[in-house]
Amino acid sequence: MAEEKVKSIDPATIEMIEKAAQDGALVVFERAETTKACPIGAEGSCCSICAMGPCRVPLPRGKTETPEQKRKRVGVCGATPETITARNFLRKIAAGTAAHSDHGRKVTEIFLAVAKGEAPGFEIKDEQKLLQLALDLGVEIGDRSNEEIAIDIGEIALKEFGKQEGELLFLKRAPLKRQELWRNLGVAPRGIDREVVEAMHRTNMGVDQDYKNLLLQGVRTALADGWGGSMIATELQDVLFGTPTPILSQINLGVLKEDEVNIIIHGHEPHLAEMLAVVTQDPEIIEYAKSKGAKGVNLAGMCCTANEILMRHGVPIAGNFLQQELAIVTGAVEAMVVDVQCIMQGLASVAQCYHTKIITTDARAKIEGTTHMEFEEHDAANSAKAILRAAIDNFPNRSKNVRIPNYKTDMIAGFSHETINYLLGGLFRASYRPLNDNIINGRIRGVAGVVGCNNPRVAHDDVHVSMVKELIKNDVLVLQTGCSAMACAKAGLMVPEAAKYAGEGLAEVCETVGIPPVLFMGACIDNSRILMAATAMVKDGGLGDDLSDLPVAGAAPEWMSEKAIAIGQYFVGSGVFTVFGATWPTLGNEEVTKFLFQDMEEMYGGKWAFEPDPIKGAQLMIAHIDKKRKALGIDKARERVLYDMEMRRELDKV
Ligand code: XCC
Repeated sequence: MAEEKVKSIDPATIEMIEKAAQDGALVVFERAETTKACPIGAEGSCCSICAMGPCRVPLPRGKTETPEQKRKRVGVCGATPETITARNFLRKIAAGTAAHSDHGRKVTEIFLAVAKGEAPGFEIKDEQKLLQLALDLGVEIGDRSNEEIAIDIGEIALKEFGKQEGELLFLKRAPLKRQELWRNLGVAPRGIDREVVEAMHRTNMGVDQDYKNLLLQGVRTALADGWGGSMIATELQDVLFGTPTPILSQINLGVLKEDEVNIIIHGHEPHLAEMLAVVTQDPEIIEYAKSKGAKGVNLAGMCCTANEILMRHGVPIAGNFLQQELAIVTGAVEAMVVDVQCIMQGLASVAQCYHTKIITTDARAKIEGTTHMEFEEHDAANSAKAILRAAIDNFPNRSKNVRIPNYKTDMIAGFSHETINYLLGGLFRASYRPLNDNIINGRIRGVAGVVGCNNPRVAHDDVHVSMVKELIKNDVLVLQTGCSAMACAKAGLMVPEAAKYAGEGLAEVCETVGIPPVLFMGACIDNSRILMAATAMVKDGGLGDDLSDLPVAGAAPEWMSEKAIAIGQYFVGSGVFTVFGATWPTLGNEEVTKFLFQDMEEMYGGKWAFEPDPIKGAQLMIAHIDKKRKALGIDKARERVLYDMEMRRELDKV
C-alpha cells in the first residue's frame, strides 16, 4: 500500500482535518488530492493568451528532440516555448505586483483621508517616521503641522502609482551602485501602474516575443512592487498605525475561546483590522456580547492581516493560509471577516457546515453565498461595530459541535527594520554596526529572508520549519514574513529560548542582544523591511558596496501565490540569491530556466534557484553566503571564532 502523504506537521491542523472529514466539510487538503495539478501548466508550457489555443508545448520527456521537432513545438501563432514560458512568468509578476500595489494605493488613500481629517477614528501614530519620510521625499517640515506634512507625503505617494516618466522615488534608498545598475539595464521602474500595464501589453498576443526582453520587463515590474507599492504600503501603514516594536503574543487555533464570540479577521489590508482591534475593547460591544450569552469578544487574525495586527497590537494569530477553513471547522467561529487576497472561495462551502458567517468587506472582493458589509473608512468605528454586532448576533447559533485544538505557542513579533536598528545599536546610537561586526567576525555567518505562503502540494509548515532550523543551526540569522513566519512561530522558533536550535555563534549573539534567532518582520508587504534592513547593512560598511555583495539569501519554500513570484523577482533584481520550493513555473523550458537560474546572476548579482528539499535549499543558501564571505575576504574569520573570555566580554558590550 502506498504510504499516505504527510499533510501537515502542525498537530492542530491534523486534528481539524480529521474533524472536517467527520463533519463532511470539504477542505483544501482534500481538494488538493482530488484536483491534481496540471503538469503542463505547472511547468509554464501552456499558452491561453488568445483563442487560437490554448496551445500546449511541453518538453518531450525522456526523448531527444530533433531540431525539426523543436521547430514544430510552437503555438498556433508560432510562439516558441521560450516566449510562452516567459510570458506566463511575466504575467505572474504583473499580477503579484498589482495585488501588493493596489493594497499600497488603498493605504495611501486612507492616509490622505486621515491627514485631511476625513477619516475620524484614525490618526497619525508615528510622528518620527512621518518626519523621516518627509526628509526622504523632500517635503518641507518647518513649523507645519503633522497633517499638513502628511498631505504632501500622501499626494507624492499617490502620484507614484500613476507616474508616467522618471523613476520611482524610493529607488534612491537603494545603494548607489544598485541604482546605477538598474539604470544601465533599463529596469528602473517609471510608475507602478505603468509597469503593470506594460507587462500586460507586452504579454498580449503578438507583442514582445523575445524571452530575454520579456524577463527584463519582469524585473522592472517587480522592482515597482518591492521598492514601490509594497514599500509605500509599509511606510504609510507605520506612520498611520505605528511602527512595530517587539511584542509577545500567541499563535495557532488554540487562541480561539470556547466562551467568547470568536471573530477572525483574514486577508491583507490593515485598516479594518486596526479599527476592529480598537472597538472590540469598547464596553458597549462587550456588554452586547454578554447580552447574547458570551463572556466577551475574542479577535484573532489569519494570513497577512493577522501579521499586521500582531505586529502592532499583539492580537493573537489563529493560523496561516492553509488553516483558514480549519478555523471554521472548530465550530467556534462566529464570523470570518475578510478583505482582499488569499481568501479561499472554499470558505463559503465550509461555512455551510457550521454557523460561521463569512463577511466580505471590500467592494473589490465579494464571494457568492456570503454576507457583504462594506467597510466605510470615513465612518470606520461605526462600520467596524456593525460588523462586530453581526458576529455577536451569531453567537447563539453556535452548535454543540465545537472542538478547539489545544495548541498555541508563544512568540515575539514586531521586528521592524527600525526596531532591529535600536535593538542592535541601542536607542541613542541606533545602527546595524553590531550586526555587521558579528558577520565580519564570523559569529553570524549571514542573513536569510525566509518568506511566503503555504502550499497543499507539500507537507504544511514542514518545508518552512526544516529550512529555517537548518539555517539557524549553521549560524544564519533568519528574517521572516507572511505565512512562513507563522509556520516557524508555531514551531517555537520565535522566542529567545529558540537560541538552543542555533549554532554557537548565532546563539551567543541572540543571548547577548536578547532576540530570537528568527525575527518576525510582518506581512508579505513588509518584505520591503527586509530590503531596507539589507540596505542598512550595506550603508553601515564593511560588507561591500551593493546588496549583491552581502552574505545574504532569500527563500519562499512553500510558495503558491503570484505575489510570491513578484517578491522573489524583486529580491533577485536587487541582487539577492533566492530559492523557491514546492514547484517552479518555468521547468518546461530549459532556456528560460537557465536564464533565471544562471544568466541573471551576471546581470543583477542575484539569481533564482528551485529546490523542493528544504535541507538542500538551506544548503544552497549557506553555500551562497559562504561564497559572498569569501569574496569579501571574511571567510577566514569563522575559523578563528573560538570564544575565549576576551571575545565574550567584547560581545557583552554589544
Ligand atoms: Fe497569502 Fe499574505 Fe502567501 Fe500567506 S504568505 S498565503 S500570499 S497571506 Ni503572504
